[in-house]
Amino acid sequence: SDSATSATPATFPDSFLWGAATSAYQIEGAVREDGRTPSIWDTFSHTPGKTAGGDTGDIAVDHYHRYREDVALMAELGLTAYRFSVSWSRVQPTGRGPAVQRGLDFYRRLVDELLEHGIKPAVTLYHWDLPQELEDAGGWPERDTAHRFADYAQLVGEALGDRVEQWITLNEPWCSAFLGYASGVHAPGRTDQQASLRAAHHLNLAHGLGAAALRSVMPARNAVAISLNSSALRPLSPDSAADLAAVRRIDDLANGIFHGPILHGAYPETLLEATSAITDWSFLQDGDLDLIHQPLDALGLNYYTPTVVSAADPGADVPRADGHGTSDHSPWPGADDVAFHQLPGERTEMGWPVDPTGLYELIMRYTREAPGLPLYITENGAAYDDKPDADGRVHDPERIAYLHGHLTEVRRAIADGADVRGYYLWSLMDNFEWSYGYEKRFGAVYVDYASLERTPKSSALWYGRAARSGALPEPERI
Ligand code: PNW
Repeated sequence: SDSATSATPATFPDSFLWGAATSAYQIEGAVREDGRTPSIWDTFSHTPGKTAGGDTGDIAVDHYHRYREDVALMAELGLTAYRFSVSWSRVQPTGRGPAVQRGLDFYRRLVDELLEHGIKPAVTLYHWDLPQELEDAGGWPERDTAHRFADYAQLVGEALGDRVEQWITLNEPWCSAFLGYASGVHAPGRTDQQASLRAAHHLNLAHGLGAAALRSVMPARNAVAISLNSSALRPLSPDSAADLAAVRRIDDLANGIFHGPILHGAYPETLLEATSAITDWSFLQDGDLDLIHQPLDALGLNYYTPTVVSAADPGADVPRADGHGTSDHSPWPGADDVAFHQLPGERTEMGWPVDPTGLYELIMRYTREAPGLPLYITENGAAYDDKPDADGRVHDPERIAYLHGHLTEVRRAIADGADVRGYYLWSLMDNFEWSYGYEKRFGAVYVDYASLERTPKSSALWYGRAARSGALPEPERI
């Protein structure tokens, strides 16, 4: 192999977590059980035309009833950590008021099962499934939603804080704000750029208030983090000043809008200026930045593919949002003068180019941005067109190559001084891939959607060997 890999030690630190990740709406099903009421994703997926094939999470992979089997499978594979999300609608069906015990009990049973198998749980409080009643009251563009989230965070913290050490407030607030309220390809499917910027600010506020609420009810040793889908940005032409300016514009809208207030206590000035024609930011109140800028114990990074941009004439017919689903509305408020491009070369089934060096760049960027803050890769993985062979096995050498390439870059970043404490493969098993429905398979474990039977793909066996040995097996050996 090349010099970069041979210079890097093969083994990962002993304490490195080898995990897999999922989210509630994508796997649980049982949407009407034990007091749960609809979230915005129930409403959206049941709206004709919003998901591929009209797919919904009504049954998903029935994890709500099969969690014991799923935890046993993780243990068999050799995983040491599992990141899942809590369905707000199970805990507070209207988004307010006291907790529904039956809802919390499901997560208590799941966590106990994980701990009995020696698997470390990481809880995400919000992975996009806002209770529908809160959306009816205005959703994330309304300030009150942030306060509702803090109450919810406190209830879950009280219930699980004694047995879960790792907490993530929000998953990918960029997707919630800009795919949910600007391009509309995610729930609740609104297309209002001003509302999307309000949503981003109230998601930041929710993170800060939620982090403080968690700390008020949990042991001090517990860790509070947030997972950002930070973009690794590249200019189409590195020598073009205009393309470099486009990179800075999108960097503010993708990254700085969240890590600015969360890590540094301020929005980038250039963001406030570039969006001033859309909003005067009067929803940003005195004291908000202090509330958002809470001490963090770790930062979660989710990475799939880099983002390549160039300057474009605002009137020109160019792609405004490659890889972000199909919409006439851009998820980038005020950036109509930026075009998005795909790197040539290999792509996954999502059409996303495979480029492991983007993960290295992102890790090193946040190592500089937040010195001393432990990092976790809270999602990384790929969709491929997996099918069982005649013998019933599922061979996915492309996914093994993808994981090997990306984990090699994680190891290289650690060797170069980054404090990466763990990696969560997206996803443990095939599941409801949002607006793509069940068409896209991200799992290391194959799910037969007729029988709901689970079969580890060869990538799951490869990853399990990595987890057990603390080093990456050669990709061709499985
Ligand atoms: C993430 N984009 O979604 C989510 O956290 C997962 O729930 C999801 O299944 C996974 O990645 C794969 O898609 C994203 O448009 C969806 O930039 C869209 C984007 C990024 C992440």
